[in-house]
Amino acid sequence: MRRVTLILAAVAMMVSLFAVVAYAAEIQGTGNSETLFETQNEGANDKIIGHRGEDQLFADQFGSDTDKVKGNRQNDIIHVEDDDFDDTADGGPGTDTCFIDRTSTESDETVSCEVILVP
Ligand SMILES: [Ca+2]
Ligand SMILES: [Ca+2]
Ligand SMILES: [Ca+2]
Ligand SMILES: [Ca+2]
Repeated sequence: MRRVTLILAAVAMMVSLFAVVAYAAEIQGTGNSETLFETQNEGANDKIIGHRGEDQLFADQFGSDTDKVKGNRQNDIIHVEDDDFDDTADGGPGTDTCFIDRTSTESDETVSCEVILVP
């Protein structure tokens, strides 16, 4: 009986380990203009890179995560306003618009954002 319990516990642990691995994603765009979205889970730390083109990058649908979103060349629109303050919006070259979370004491980080909007 005890042996069965131990095996079940081990299986449960492996399942949760796999879940953690599946939780972080690196999402790469192409040289074209495109729309990219973060992992569709709470707490998934994503890295989204738009590369060239006028990209719309959305890391604002799920919170409690640390997203790093990079627009790179040309004019991009970056969304990290997901109700946490742990994200980084990096527009890169071009005239980039970044939607972020910001209060008087806390803020998402911005790099090379020509226009910063706090919805
Ligand atoms: Ca692109
Ligand atoms: Ca997010
Ligand atoms: Ca850019
Ligand atoms: Ca945020």
